[in-house]
Order: sequence, then structure tokens, then C-alpha cells
Amino acid sequence: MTTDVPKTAIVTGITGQDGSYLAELLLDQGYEVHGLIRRASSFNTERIDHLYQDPHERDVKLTLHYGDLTDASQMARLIRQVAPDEIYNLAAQSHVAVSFDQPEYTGNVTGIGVVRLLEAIRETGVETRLYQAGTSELFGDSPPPQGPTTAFRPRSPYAAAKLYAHWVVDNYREGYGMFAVNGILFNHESPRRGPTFVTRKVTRAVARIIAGLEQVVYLGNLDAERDWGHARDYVRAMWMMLQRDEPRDFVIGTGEAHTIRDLCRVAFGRVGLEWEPFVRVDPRYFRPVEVERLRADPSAANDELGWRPQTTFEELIAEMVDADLADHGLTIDQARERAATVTVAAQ
Ligand code: NAP
Ligand code: F7E
Repeated sequence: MTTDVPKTAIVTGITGQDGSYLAELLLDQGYEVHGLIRRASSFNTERIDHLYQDPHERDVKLTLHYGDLTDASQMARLIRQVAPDEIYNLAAQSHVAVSFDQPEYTGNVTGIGVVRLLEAIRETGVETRLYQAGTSELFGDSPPPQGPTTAFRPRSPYAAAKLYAHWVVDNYREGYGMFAVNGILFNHESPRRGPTFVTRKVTRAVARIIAGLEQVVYLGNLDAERDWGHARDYVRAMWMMLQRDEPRDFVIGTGEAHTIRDLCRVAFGRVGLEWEPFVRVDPRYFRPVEVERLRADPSAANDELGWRPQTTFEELIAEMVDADLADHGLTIDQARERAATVTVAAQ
């Protein structure tokens, strides 16, 4: 896939799950990509190391810049310097449970961060398009299916911060005529998912149990339902939203929901194990307020954006389990053989 005229994009959060898939997609399309990364005391670019180019090479297509969504002056400097055609704001404190422990920080980064970007765009006068990473968490306890007209009822500091970001993006679009859009994305996962989100926590535990490193995994609410898709499919939706003639928000999801129990059944089932003996509930993973049921109504995304997911839930979890097994040097066939010898911990 290549576009006729090479474009330039800034991606905040490029070191995250989505940032890494989006960078791959944009580079494939011939974009020049500029990623914002946080300074850390050790390397934090593992997910994009395969894309890295030495800046001394000719025709460099990926450039990384230090920055932080809490540092407004850097946003303006970067936008002025790069003059991007497109900006994808994926950076966030993105963990819902952590947002209860760090509500103020989450508000600053996940909520106000996009205002710094919008103001930087206004101040520099650079003609650009902005994608804001919105979330199905906005719907909170509104009953499923959740679509473009469903009420927002956020139930965490994370969701409240994303709600602020959502409305600010819509306000700037309306008030200043900016091409700025929100993608309201349901949960999307991959082998690159952070290990403290529930899908990866489970698939990683399957591999560690098979490798003999663990005997059980401790989880929280097993009854919650989520609409899980593959991150690779969802970054395509982000890109498609910025290629439209008119800016508009879209809800992106599969339309199918599964419980955490279903997730465990499919993940442990991949290696031929029943899940129940290996899963314990630990109330420390319960949230002060929970979002119980999320399932998208993706009809507008299907019909008007022309987007459809290409990976089923079972394929997604199989890919994640296999990747976690590979980290221990195990193939799926070897894992299935070993499963017969796995010991079950006493209750
Ligand atoms: P992720 O893996 O947690 O990545 C978050 C990214 O943001 C990382 O690159 C992180 O940098 C960066 N970041 C965090 N705080 C920052 C700050 N103060 N300044 C600059 N960068 C900062 O998240 P993801 O799953 O890729 O999600 C991408 C975006 O979509 C997030 O905004 C998330 O809230 C939203 N979203 C995700 C989902 C989902 O299911 N994945 C669904 C809906 C919406 P480090 O690598 O240095 O930590
Ligand atoms: O939890 C339950 C938990 O942390 C999913 C982020 O990308 O998607 C993500 O947020 C469900 C919840 O994702 C454990 O209570 C049970 O009901 O994987 P999660 P999330 O909270 O849905 C949205 C769309 C985003 O925007 C966010 O950025 O699983 N659950 N036991 C557990 N969750 C975790 N993390 N750990 C457990 O042990």
C-alpha cells in the first residue's frame, strides 16, 4: 500500500502497543514518521526497535523526539519543526485501574494533554489533522450495544479524563474549523499489549504455567464483558478517519462481547487445559467502580468509514498465547505435549 504523495505524521505514544502498529502502517504507506518518546533511565523503545533507523543514514523515515504530553513548549516546537500533515495523539496514562491510584496525573496527561496539542496547532498555524485516541470507557454503565448516540457515563478517573479530551477535540473542531476527530475505540489487544491488561496477563500466565514458572494466575472481576479486537485492525481505523473529506467521530469495535471467563477458557484451551484449576480471584484486582458490559455498535464504522475488523477473538487470543509461548522457546505443539504434565496447585 502506498499513497501518491508522501505525507508526514507525528505520533505521540509511539512506544505503546497502538503506536508501534500505527508506525508500521504509516511507514508502509510511505509516510515520514516522527514519534514522541519519554526520556527513561533505560531503553523504552522495545516495541519499535525493529523500525528504528540510525539518524546518520540517508533517507530516514522514522525520527524519535524526546517529549512529554505535560510539556506544552515541546509540542509547539515539534509541530513547528515538522509541520506534519497528520498528528495521532495516542499517548496517555492508559490503565483504568491505575487511574484510581493516580487520578490527578491521569487527568493531566490523558485529559489536558490533547489541549496542549490543540493549542500548539493553533499557535503555530500549521495546517494539520488530529486524531485523538478516545475510548469505549466513556460509555461506562450505559447498556450495550454502545454506538454514536449512546450516552457517556464515565466510571473512572481515566474515563473522565478521556471525556474531557473528547469534548475539547469536538469544541476545537467546531470553534476553530480544525480537522480534529475522536476515535471511540473498544478494547484492542495483541502480543504487544502491556502485561498488566487482562488479556495479556492471562495469555502470559498460560505460557508461564506451561514453562513451569507459575502455577496459578490471580485475577479480579471474572464477569466483566469486553468487546476485544486486534490492535493491528484498529490502527487502520485511526488512519482511515484522517483520510476522510469531512472530520467526524467514529465508534470502532467488533460488535461481539466476551467475559473474562470466556477469555480464560479460550487462552487455556489453546494449549489443551481447562482454565478453572489455574485461575484464582484476588479482590485486590477489583476496581472501586467497574464497567461491567461493553459491546460496540460498529455499524457507522462499517457503513460510512468502510472499516471492518479482520481478526476474530479466537484468532487474537491464539496469536497472543503462541507469542508468549515463543518467549519461552516453546511452539504450540510442544506446549500441548507439556500440558499433560502440568501440576495443579493445591487450593
Ligand atoms: P499503551 O500501550 O499504554 O501506550 C501508551 C503510550 O503513551 C506509551 O507510548 C507511553 O510511553 C505514552 N505516554 C504515557 N504517558 C505519557 C506522557 N506523559 N507523555 C508522553 N507519552 C506518554 O496504550 P495503547 O494500548 O497503545 O493505547 C493507545 C491510546 O489509545 C491511549 O491513549 C489509550 O488510552 C487509548 N485507548 C486504548 C485502547 C486499547 O484497548 N488499547 C482502547 C481505547 C483507547 P511509555 O512507553 O514511555 O510508557
Ligand atoms: O480490564 C477485568 C477488569 O485492564 C478489562 C485500556 O486499554 O481498554 C482498556 O481498559 C476488564 C475489566 O482493560 C483483571 O476489571 C479482571 O473489567 O484489560 P483491562 P480496560 O479496563 O477495559 C479500554 C477501552 C481503554 O481505553 C484502556 O486504555 O478485565 N479484570 N481481572 C482485570 N483487569 C486487569 N487489568 N487485571 C486483572 O487481573
